[in-house]
Formats: sequence, structure tokens, C-alpha cells
Amino acid sequence: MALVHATVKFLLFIWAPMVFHGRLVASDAVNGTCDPGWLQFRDKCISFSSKMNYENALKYCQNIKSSLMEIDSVEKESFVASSVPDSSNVYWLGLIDLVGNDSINDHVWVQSNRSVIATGYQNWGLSNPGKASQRCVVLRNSPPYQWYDRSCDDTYYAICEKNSVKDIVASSTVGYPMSSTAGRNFV
Ligand SMILES: [Ca+2]
Repeated sequence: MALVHATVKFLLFIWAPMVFHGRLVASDAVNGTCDPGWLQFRDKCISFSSKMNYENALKYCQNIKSSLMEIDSVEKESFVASSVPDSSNVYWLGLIDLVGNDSINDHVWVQSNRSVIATGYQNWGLSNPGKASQRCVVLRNSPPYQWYDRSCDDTYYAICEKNSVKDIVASSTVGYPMSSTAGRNFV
């Protein structure tokens, strides 16, 4: 019995770090990683700017290899809402009214060129979008956080996002050594 116990203990000692390591690698392969200073939500990296008008917000995000935020799920919106530097501030989203008539159909996400209908998620504030002259859209904690149309000349904070970096080497090692013969031979 003592020998069995010792063997089990030895195997646990050897395998535990491998299992842990395996999960870490698998998680990174799915969601990737973000540069320092960027927040991570699933496979997206998120950053906030200083105050600027809409045109400059678009340029600001482009200059740091990103795009103005697209919100296509309540989970993503909840993450952003809980991550903003100041909940009393107002934040530009990457959503614009292409036509300028307040029709929901004409609101398009600049990052993906998808209409707000196509993404299947909307969270407009009461009576919004409500002014044809206001063709840009913000996320504002009214509360709760909802979407409001605003003049593109106004100055608010941009939310930029970009895809995470996925490590090709890490991806290729998923499953090792848990399912590999080499791993068993090693033990
Ligand atoms: Ca409008």
C-alpha cells in the first residue's frame, strides 16, 4: 500500500503543474493577450482616450491600431460600463447615423460596417435616437448605461478596441502533454 501511495503522490506531483499549465495555454490560445495598459474582454483589448470630438476620436483609435468600440452584447456592455475611468463621463461609441434621419436601420457600427439591427443588440435611452442633427452615438450612465445620439462636434471620451494578440506557438501546444503519448512516457 505504501508503494501505491507513493506512486499516486508522485504522479500527482508530476501532473498537477502540467494540468495547470495546459489550461493556461488553452485560455491564452482562445482569448489571446493585450498590451500593457489595455483592458481585456474575451478576445478584445480596450482603451479609453481623453476628451475629443467624434472625428478626432475615430483618428485617435486608428492611430493606436484600433477602432471605436462596437457593442454587440449585454455582456460586453456590462464589462465596458464597469471599466470606464469615470461613470459620470460620457463616451463615444463607434456607432453613427449614416443618413441623419434617426432611423434605427441607418445606424451602422464603423468598425464592422454592420447595422445595429444586424448585431442583434441595442440599448437606446428613452426617446433616442431623437435628433436628426445628432448623428453620433455615446454611451452614458443616465443611469443605467444606455445609448444617446449627440452632435459629432461635441467632445467626449473615446473607447477604442482592437483584437487581442494570439500566440501561434501557444496555440500549437494546446493539449500537450495531457493527451500526448510523449507526456505519458515522460511520467
Ligand atoms: Ca440622431
